[in-house]
Amino acid sequence: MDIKLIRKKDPKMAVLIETERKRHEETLNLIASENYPSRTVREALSSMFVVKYSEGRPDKRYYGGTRVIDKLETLVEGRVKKVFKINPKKWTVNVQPYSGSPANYAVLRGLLTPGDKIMSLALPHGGHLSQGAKVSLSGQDFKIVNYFVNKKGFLDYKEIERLAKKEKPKLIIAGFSAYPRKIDFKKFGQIAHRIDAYFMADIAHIAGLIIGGVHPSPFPFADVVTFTTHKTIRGPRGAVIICREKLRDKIFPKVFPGIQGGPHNHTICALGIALKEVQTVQFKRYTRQIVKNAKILSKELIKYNFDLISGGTDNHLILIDLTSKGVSGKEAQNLLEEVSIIVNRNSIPYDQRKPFDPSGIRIGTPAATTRGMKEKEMKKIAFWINEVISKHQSNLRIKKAASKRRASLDEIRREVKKLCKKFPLS
Ligand code: DSN
Repeated sequence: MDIKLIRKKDPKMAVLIETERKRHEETLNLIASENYPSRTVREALSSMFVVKYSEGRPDKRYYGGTRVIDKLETLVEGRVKKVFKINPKKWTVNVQPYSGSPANYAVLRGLLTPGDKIMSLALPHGGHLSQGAKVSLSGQDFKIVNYFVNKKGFLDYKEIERLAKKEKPKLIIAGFSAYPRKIDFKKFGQIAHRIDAYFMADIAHIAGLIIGGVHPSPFPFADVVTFTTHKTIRGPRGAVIICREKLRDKIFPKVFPGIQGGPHNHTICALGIALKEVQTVQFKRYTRQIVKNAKILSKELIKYNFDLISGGTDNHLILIDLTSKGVSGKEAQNLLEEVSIIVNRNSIPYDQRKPFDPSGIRIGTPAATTRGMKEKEMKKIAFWINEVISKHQSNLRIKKAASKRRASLDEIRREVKKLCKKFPLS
């Protein structure tokens, strides 16, 4: 990006851009759904592809001047099929969805009629808003039956099957926003197909892990797969739908003209570049490191007596129940932000608190791993999280002077900044 040009033409905006960059450089991003795309991907976002309107599908457009766009979109669709190793004759790809929620909504409106029944994981148990939460159109247009994780925090496939047989939904969704364990997509596919329901896998969080071979794939068990492109894949913000060829004419018209207009071609171009990057040995190594980092971080946190939902992790994220630490999710999020560690507060299964100030925080390793951090750094991070959260409460109890509490937070913030400096962003 030509920041000098922006500085010259719009200094106010340049200040915001540079301040946000500095914020990222100097803070530790542990938001499980965020990541840093390569510079190549970011450069592509400012290409001339930003100009073009190209409603329609490759070679079937409503505008002139789309010959290059046709090539672009076809190339990127092909790369999607290649990275997921799917049979190009059986599966079809749409790279136009603006983001994950519209992608999911297009699928639901494509496969179902309003009023039909969907079965999905409850939001506080790790599901996503777009999977039928009441406040989302997906939850208003359809009848929703939720399944839950058990008290230990794991999916209970027997119970899910029992519920599916009883409720007979037309579609079952698996693939979550806050579930730290592997998902058995084969089992979900069997459960859905035994009752003639569609099986939709939303792999937004784990798409990169699947490509890297560190999480099982939903193919060929799902009928439709959706994912966002900016999480573990390290692409631009966007989404993709992959469905069985026979479902194409139901789903794709719901993307355009159903809920969208012209595709964001600059995003599609950047996605194409990310999909080339994920084919490298380095990317495979990167995904292995994401999981290694999450595992070591979870082990360390357990040593500090943190309660982890499901007792650990198999993927890139950790969900912590803070009840025993005497702080709420919001307090923990704010305390950690004071030392430049960025996490998000999160509901936990069977949460007694409200979503705006729930009992948990969710932390993830993709962004820190992109910066090159490994086991040694994870141990340090766990140490800081413990210092900030556990000590804060005991400091309050012993009424340690505010100035002393502040001094210890300031010290940790300096250390976090020092670590971030050692692992610069591209
Ligand atoms: N908001 C994303 C997350 O944090 O998981 C999902 O859309």
